[in-house]
Amino acid sequence: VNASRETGAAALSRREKIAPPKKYGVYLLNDDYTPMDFVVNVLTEIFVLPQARAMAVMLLVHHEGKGLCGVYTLDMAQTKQQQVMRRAKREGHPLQCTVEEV
Ligand code: NFA
Repeated sequence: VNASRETGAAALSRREKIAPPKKYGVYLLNDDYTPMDFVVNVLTEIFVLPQARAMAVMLLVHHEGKGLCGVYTLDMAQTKQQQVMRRAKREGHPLQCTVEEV
């Protein structure tokens, strides 16, 4: 950003002048087969939620069909999604994970 000797507004990139980086929510979707304890482990280990918050989010997904796990920049959101989907597939669970602009 500051490679030149510009100062103030002239030193900022086009993105910084216009808006902060877009944020993306990572959501889990309910299904009838993925074990509750697997979902809680995903939430504590991949989304770094405390145990009680992980349990609350898991139950919200179970009852409402969908729940927000965290909000990130696009690359971090896509990485979390990939980590969830790879772990679920490896363990043979159908758990689905989506990324949506917030
Ligand atoms: N509905 C799943 C069950 O009853 C639990 C679950 C919760 C699955 C949240 C996916 C997401 N075993």
